[in-house]
Amino acid sequence: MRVQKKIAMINDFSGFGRCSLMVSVPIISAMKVQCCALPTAILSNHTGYEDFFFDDYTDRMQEYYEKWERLGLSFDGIYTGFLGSEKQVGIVQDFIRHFAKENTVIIVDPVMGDNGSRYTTIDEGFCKEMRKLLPGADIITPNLTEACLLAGDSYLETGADKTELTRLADKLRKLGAKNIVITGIADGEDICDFIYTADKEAILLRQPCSGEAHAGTGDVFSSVIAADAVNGEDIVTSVKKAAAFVGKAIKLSHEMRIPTQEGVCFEELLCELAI
Ligand code: PXL
Repeated sequence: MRVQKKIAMINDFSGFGRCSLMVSVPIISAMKVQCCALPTAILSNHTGYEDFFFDDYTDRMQEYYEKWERLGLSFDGIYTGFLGSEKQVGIVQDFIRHFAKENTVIIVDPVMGDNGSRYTTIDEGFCKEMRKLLPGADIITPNLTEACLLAGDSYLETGADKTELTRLADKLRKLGAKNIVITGIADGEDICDFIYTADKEAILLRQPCSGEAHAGTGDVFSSVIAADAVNGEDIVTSVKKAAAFVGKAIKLSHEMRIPTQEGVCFEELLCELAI
């Protein structure tokens, strides 16, 4: 009998725009892992839009997960994404203290920005605070912008330069992260992902870019990584799978004329993850 694994997903609920919980719950579920949501904020649509409703959940998160504590819950994976405030970093640390078991995999997607800029709700202080989640993180999945923000570097304009990426990943290692996956690095006609494993193996994966950049693709990517991690898949195989899935979803979204702000139409391909 297969034992089903369970992930606590700390992320926002954005009703429209295919990101965060709206992406992670179906993907993680399709990969046969139970996904338990702890919301960090409730939004009408993601912050890439000019206007959005934003209900910060900072003051309610502890009360919410105290009930989980009473239920005696623990998790095989804890996956954190978009946080609604700087203060939530401390809340996430407290959550990990309460709910991680000895073998719990901690996956941190430090959602802070893209294309060289911070998202509108994220400031400098927030980025510094986010660094505190790196010690204890088994896997982190920043995009290039987020990796630079965490390292305190200016944005790397070099594209997929393995030496530069290794130097950057090494800084994140020194801040405490074990496996580092820098995602969605645009390089000419290609899109690359860089893996710096816990034993300092540096691997650059490359695939032809199959369409324009869409919102929420980092969330799709990290959800595949998180479900695979608790299922015991090795990180390189998992990154290849996540990259191929995102690439296919971007291509289909282009063919189906999905506006880039609306994310990728991963729903069309979800069954491919359910193997
Ligand atoms: O996809 C990352 C993300 C998650 N959650 C919210 C966002 C974004 C990116 O813009 O705004 C609310």
